[in-house]
Amino acid sequence: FISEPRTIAIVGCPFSGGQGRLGVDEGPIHMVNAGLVQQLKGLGWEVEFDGHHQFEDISAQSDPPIGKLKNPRLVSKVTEAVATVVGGHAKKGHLPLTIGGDHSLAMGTVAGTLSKYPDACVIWVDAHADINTPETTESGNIHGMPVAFLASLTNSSSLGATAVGETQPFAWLDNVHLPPSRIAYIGLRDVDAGEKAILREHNIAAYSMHEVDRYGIGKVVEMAIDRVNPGRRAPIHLSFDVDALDPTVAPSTGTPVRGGLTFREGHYICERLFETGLVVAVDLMEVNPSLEDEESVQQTVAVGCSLVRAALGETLL
Ligand code: HAR
Ligand code: MN
Ligand code: MN
Ligand code: MN
Repeated sequence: FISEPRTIAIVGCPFSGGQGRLGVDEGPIHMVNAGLVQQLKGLGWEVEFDGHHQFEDISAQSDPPIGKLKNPRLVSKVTEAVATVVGGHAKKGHLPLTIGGDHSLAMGTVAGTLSKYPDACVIWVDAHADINTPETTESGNIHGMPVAFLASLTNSSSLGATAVGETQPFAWLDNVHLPPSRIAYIGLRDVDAGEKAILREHNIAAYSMHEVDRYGIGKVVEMAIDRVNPGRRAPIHLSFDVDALDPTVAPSTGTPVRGGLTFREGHYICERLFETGLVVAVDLMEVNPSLEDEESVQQTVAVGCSLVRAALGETLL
């Protein structure tokens, strides 16, 4: 049994360097402007929010690709800073709520969680597995790779050579280790061939939309928890990519994939995880307010806030 944090620390991460579409850095600003702080206070939490995280800027010229990886130095620096901030909140007994920004940020959030709770498990809700390695990635976008780095399926030395004297990007992550047995996915439906091989090889718990259709979301969530958290005692980090939802529900996101979770299925996952009393950190990622029309943006931001409330204790009754 772990004592529930009573204070939420919102970590706003206006960052888009893990992928190629501008605008996802505006996600956290829109979520906070929509009233997220007040909404969470309304659920009885103390809420700490001292402005969005300021990231150091590394110009594109000084950050050429390493192998296929785009913006490696920038993403490494930013995620390392996020790990420190999230870990700091967790160590004070607060519940870090990280709002992205692209999903590469989860390298930082999960590393931060593990620094306080080494036995934590991760429930990763996403259309994508985000488990490409520098070898398997087709896009070079690092938001498609955070899980591979966290689970030590790759490390900084496999990136290839950098300039003499330069710190190897992602070296800071080399001694962070999330065992593959402590990752469960829900909502997958756009998984690259190389990623499918990795999921199989490491026997990672993965519940795609096929399993959601087959068993229903209620059963899928129980199966996912039982696979990664058999005694139901370990802390849970929920990393929710808004593109797990169907694009009709959350249209404003960079890589929408049809056939996703319904509004209720997404909320059910959050509600059920909160009920376990084991959630110690939450991420809400990939809201991009520059995509689609004004109404779609408002809808996506509202759904993002509503998922977060569900994960932090809002109930229907
Ligand atoms: N698998 C593809 C890639 O590696 C697409 C990844 C898209 N990722 C996100 N986050 N939107 O889940 O590029
Ligand atoms: Mn704090
Ligand atoms: Mn993702
Ligand atoms: Mn995704």
